[in-house]
Amino acid sequence: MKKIFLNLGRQPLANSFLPSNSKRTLSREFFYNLNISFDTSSYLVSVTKPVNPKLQYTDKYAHRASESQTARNAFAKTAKKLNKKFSPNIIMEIGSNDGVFIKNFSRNKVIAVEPCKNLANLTKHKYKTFPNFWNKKLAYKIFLKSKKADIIFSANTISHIPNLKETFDAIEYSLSRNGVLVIEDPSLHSVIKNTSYDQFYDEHVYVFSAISISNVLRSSALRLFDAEKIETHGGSMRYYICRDTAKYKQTKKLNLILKNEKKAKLNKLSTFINFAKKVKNSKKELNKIFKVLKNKKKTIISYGATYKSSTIFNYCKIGKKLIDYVTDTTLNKQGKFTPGQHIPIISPEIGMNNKVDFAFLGAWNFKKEILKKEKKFIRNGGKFITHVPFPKIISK
Ligand code: JHZ
Repeated sequence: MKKIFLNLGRQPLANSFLPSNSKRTLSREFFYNLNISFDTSSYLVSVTKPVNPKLQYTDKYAHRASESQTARNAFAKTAKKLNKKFSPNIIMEIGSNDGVFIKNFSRNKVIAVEPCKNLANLTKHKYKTFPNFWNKKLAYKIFLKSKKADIIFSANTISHIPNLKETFDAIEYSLSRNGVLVIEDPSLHSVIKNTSYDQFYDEHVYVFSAISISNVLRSSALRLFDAEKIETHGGSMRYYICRDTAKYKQTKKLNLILKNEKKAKLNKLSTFINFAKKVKNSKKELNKIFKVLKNKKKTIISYGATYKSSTIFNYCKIGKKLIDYVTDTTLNKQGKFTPGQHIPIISPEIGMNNKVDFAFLGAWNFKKEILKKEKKFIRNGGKFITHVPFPKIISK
């Protein structure tokens, strides 16, 4: 049974960067209510009423996974590791974005699935790319007459698909006998530890734990046999999944992760009710920081037009009165306006100037990379603000 534990209010689609702030554009903006639920039987945490994926994954999809050095390095490292561990002949990626992962493999081994046509267009010249949503129909189309996949990789995508049963059944059909599904998604345990409620937005239909993934897989012919914590996106988990009949044994590492998740009570509703209280407090404290600085006439901007920060700004009602603009390196976000709060987005080259006193870390998950990059800003007295694990001004 689904129990709502968190209400993040009226939210726009986190990907709906607006091309203008004209009355006409603003009047057509789509909003929905973002409520988060805990399922008392599968322990799955999800958006209570998911948005229609056709509204989300359009030919105007903004996010480019290659945009940060940290992400490029992480995908290259993962590709190397999977090659060494499993020596795959056929690798399929579900949600291949701009090709940041598949580019680490030779073209004859790769199949890419990417429903956003603008992204699929970026890889289709070099790699066999299907510009479609992942489902059984597509799995039959790809694999009915060809060799099955030894590795199916999917980073930050399975958690985006409402119909998990169909997703996993289609994967089971597509895997070779000892083929492995490797998925990476934000970790529920990290979200709880960091009060990083900004991991909840329309696209993150699920925030998985190892406990909930293994429960969900019970209704398919797949099982979880290994997992490992990874640093990406402020704390994620990599899950290794195989057919029920495959040769892999459940690892000690996975057993320990499951044990720790139980210790953290990720299978108890009370944990999420307490988390919701912390979220409310985080909102209050973050608003306090912004208001105190603004009363002192400080210039505040935001760094990284992330989907995550859309949740924060719209839930905390932090808008143009508090933030002058947002900087982002992604060319197709520059010149646009943030979803819901309509804050202008500009390039960091123009935006990170000496008039800025404070920059909110919208891309807090790349804190290390950003602090290294923005040494001059810090040297000149500029400071960053974060809400993770609690709202504060970063002193160093
Ligand atoms: P980043 C997206 O979420 C959407 P977002 C999606 N749903 C998902 O799950 C995750 O990605 C994986 C910019 N930036 O990765 C680049 C700078 O400007 O945290 C990006 O626009 N300067 C698929 O948006 C944004 O910040 C920099 O120095 O929350 C980071 O977005 C760096 C490092 C990044 O994901």
